[in-house]
Amino acid sequence: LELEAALYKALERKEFFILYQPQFDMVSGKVIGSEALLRWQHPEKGVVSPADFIPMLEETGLIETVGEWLLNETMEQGLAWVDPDSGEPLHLAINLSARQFHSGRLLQQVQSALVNSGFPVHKLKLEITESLLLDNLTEVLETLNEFEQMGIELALDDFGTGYSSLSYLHSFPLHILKIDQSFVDGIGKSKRLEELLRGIVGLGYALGMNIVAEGIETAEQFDFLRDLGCPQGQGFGLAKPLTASQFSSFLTSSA
Ligand code: G
Ligand code: G
Ligand code: MN
Ligand code: NA
Repeated sequence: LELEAALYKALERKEFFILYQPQFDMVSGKVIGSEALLRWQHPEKGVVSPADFIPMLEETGLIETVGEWLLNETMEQGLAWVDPDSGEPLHLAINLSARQFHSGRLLQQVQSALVNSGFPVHKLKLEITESLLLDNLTEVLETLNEFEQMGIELALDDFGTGYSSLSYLHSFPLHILKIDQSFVDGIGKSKRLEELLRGIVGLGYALGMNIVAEGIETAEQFDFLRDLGCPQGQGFGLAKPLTASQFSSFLTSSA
């Protein structure tokens, strides 16, 4: 309850900040974009993990305000990170939670952030989890379809860990599969998890989806995934989540 009261003041006190985890092309090794990760710098407790406060943001409805702030903040920031080869901004992936879809304001918030920032719509990726697809299906599907029509790619996060139904891959406009870390962890340890990974990558290819592996920590994991044909990846072994200024330096030094 104490934490909840503090959460109400966190936005105006500017205690939220955003880290950007680089995402890589597994073949060229180049940075192709980032995933925005929300953090809360609590005045006494230090940095609080989103796993601990996002459920509270959802319950209180504060996620709508914080989510709107994050959309604007990340897109403004993302405009500065240009791929020297294409001259275009790197892509930006943003996590969305169910409550944002049920507010009725999400579509408008995303559109405003795009217009206000000038961030290119085809460089924006929105990440959802399987749990979003459990209720208010018609409403959710309508919004997802609108995003797709705008040219935004939709990623299914934590794939395979939730209430997975393969029919989701068929019924929803999903463009990217994010392979959960729990599968990547099994590389070199579990033949069965390795075979599941092979199956997931094959499934993604067969459906014409992009595939991003998460939680790559070791060279063995990287090599295994690259050899399977997984095109993109992220993880502490490649780069940790960085502050905006660290991300800028990282791009300069890796160019
Ligand atoms: O960054 P970290 O590993 O602590 O993230 C923990 C969880 O919080 C992950 O499931 C991640 O997807 C989620 N998360 C991080 N940032 C955001 C955000 O801005 N919005 C939502 N809805 N979830 C986020
Ligand atoms: O659920 P989602 O995929 O959005 O979660 C992303 C979270 O995973 C982030 O909080 C990030 O800090 C964390 N993460 C990213 N890469 C790694 C990794 O290589 N190892 C571990 N343990 N966590 C990671
Ligand atoms: Mn994510
Ligand atoms: Na994940």
